[in-house]
Amino acid sequence: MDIARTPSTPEGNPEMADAAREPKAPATIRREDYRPFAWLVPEVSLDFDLGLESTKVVATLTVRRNPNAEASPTIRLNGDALVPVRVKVDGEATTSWAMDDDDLLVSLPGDAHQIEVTTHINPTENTALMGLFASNGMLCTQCEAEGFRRITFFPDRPDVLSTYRVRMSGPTALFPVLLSNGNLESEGEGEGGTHWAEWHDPWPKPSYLFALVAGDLIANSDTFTTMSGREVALNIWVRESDEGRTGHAMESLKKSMRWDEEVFGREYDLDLFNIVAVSDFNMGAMENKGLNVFNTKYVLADEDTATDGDFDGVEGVIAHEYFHNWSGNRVTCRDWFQLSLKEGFTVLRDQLFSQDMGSAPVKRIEDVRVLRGAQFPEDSGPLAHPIRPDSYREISNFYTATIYNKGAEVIRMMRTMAGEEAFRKGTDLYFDRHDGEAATCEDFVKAMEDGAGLDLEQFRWWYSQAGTPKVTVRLEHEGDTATLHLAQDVPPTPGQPKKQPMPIPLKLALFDRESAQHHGEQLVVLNKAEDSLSFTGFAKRPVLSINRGFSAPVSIERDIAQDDLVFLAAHDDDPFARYEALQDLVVGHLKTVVSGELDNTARDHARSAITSAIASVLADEALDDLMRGELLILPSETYLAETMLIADPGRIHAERQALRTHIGKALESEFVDLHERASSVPYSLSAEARGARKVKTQALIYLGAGNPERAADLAAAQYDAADNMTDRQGALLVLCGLQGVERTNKLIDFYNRYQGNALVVDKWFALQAGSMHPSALAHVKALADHPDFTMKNPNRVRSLYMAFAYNPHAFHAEDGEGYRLIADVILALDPINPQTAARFVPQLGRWRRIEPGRSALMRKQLERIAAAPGLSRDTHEQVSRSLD
Ligand code: B3K
Ligand code: ZN
Repeated sequence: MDIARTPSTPEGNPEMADAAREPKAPATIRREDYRPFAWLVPEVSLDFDLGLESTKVVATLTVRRNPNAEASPTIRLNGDALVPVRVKVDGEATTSWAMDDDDLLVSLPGDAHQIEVTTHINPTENTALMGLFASNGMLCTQCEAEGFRRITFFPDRPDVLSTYRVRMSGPTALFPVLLSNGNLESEGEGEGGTHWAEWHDPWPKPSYLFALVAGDLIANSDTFTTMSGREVALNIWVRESDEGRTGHAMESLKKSMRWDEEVFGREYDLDLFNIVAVSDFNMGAMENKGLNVFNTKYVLADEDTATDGDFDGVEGVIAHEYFHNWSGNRVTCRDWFQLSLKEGFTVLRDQLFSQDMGSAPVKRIEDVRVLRGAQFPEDSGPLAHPIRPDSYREISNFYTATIYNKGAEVIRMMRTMAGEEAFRKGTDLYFDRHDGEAATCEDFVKAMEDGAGLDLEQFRWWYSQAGTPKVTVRLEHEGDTATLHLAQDVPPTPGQPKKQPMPIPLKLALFDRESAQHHGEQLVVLNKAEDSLSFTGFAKRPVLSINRGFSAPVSIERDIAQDDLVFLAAHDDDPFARYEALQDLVVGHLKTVVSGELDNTARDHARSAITSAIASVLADEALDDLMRGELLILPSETYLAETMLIADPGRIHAERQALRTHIGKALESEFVDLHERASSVPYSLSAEARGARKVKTQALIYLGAGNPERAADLAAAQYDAADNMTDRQGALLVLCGLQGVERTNKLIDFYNRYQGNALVVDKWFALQAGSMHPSALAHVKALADHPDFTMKNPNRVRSLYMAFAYNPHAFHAEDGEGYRLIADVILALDPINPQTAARFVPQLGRWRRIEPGRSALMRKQLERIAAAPGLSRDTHEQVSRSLD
């Protein structure tokens, strides 16, 4: 018989004395406290009676004692704001259960039992978008990391693996499509206009990979034949009106499946692979087994509504989620401290895939730009953490650039040291050894040692030490010998005052100035605090090219003459190193000019050196336009700030703009010519046409600084002539930063043209919030009242406020108004969607590295947030760490 009751406390239930002793998760979770769970849950059966406002869930868990864990007389089933409507053990109602805060504790006398728990949830009220939520009339789940506990009571930890059988029923008219993980086993009609479906996933998985979708969707369907000849049905599910924009996603999926077979030997393991696009989603996408759920932003693309960058984003994220099927799902994480095991590795896999699909050097530069723009600042601020953290309070806060992007760089270094072939042996061994398991980062490193033949003893420091290592490089030349002096320093980070030296693989080459040749690239692994290496046979002082291909995620301080940088910017045969020389030239100049250390003559000299380097980039016929476009991008204000101990964002912005103006004026006719040449290339997705579009907008950006009126005319003409979103958005981006009537006209036109297309309206918000316009802050405030703005949709929130928070000149307004605005956003968003709210905190958290006036204003806003009552665990953790 079922029992229905209100929750009791352990104290209130004498039978639950044992349960009260069951340890519960402390406020701070520590890696060292990991213990295997006392119970195994080999099978789970879920029965959903679906409704937008009320969904009933009956969960049946088959449990038995875990012989490899300390025995417990109770089982702790995690919950989050759930009420257990009914609890049964072995088919009988029981009173031997109690609530311990949000968790349900059930007494289990024997070694094996069946537990059944009934809960009711309201998906419409779920604005946090974790667990089961409603989006645009459909139902959808997000369970990673701890969302499953918002659906039903469960040991919601990644080391509890179960096979899932899911039955769902609901009104056919509302939810004609019913999806879950694995294979569809049966379906049928129910009573009163309902229908049902039963899904079974044969692969044991943790609860974070569970997914359910119910809605009015249509599929773009295709098939893929795996390397062993099995046919897999592929579906990309979207709203009917979006079907025409799913072609690129489908192509990307098939390419990913083939690439993973060819490059990593990984074959897909179910007969069906479903992707669903939803418009309300906290992140990019989610790799649920056999049922990936995607933000529409990473599925929908066509030339009229998506830029070349968007096309790349779709391809990369489709690949990333698909690759998780092996690196994440077949081999999952033992606990959330191991998150980088799946995320770092999978990011590396998607980066290598994208390198193979397009221009490898350009992709590498883009990835390094992301690392420097997002991860370096994290690593040098109050939220710095190792790629395998030691503690957390809210795991959602640890889906960071460090875990993802630095995690990828760490594995990439192993690949660089081992070589591609040996690396593959290492990954093969890792997958063989740990298939079906919940593994650790240590397991990965061990497999690399055993499979790839590397000694990674000292390399393990990369997993436990936070902070971006600084490598100081000095080249001495005497007689025919060049001596390279290298020193490394890993800076102190919160909780880690002292660091050990780490192995740093540096690819280098020594160029002969006259011939512009070198005698081959070498790999040097710096594993001491200081080291020197000698190279003979150099009658003349060579030019050093180092950290080629960005072989290590470090910051290099090189004692190098401006002329040598100009030489490398023109001649280095490693595209990344060439880009880097140009960047260093600009960074070096802007650093000195911002610090006020440069007189006018020296400044003019540096500006003309940079201008002629840019001129040779424009003139170099050997360069393709994609690469030319990269070389033309000035280092970002965020990265420039990162290279300074204490940054003055106002001065950085002014000097960077002044340099851009100088270049724009000096090379005006070259940029106009470039724009004209590129404008004659017709639209296609070829590298040539994409490159043309890239340089076209770069040319307009320089002209916008050098000759705003001419730029406005050209941009308006580009906008009007555009037959694709890349050109149209590029033109509007430039116009947004300028004054004048064309700005207003084109903004109105863009909105009217795309009104109703959420992803394009997001662009419209983001272009204005991220613009160079001096009134960007005022524009953002006005846009918050626009009828299309809502705090309930994360894409829209990000398009307005994230674009603003990462727009340095607007965010760092001298009177602190930008900080106050973002603090207001955090406070307003926190009760609605804490995960998204907490994502805004790191920008304010940079206060220690900003000049004193602004720094105090930033801190004041953090204190205001900290003092607010009822903050979520997400925001509270980020704010308190930022103030510590
Ligand atoms: N694994 C998910 C991220 C989940 C984030 C939870 N806050 C997507 C991905 O990295 O592939
Ligand atoms: Zn991932």
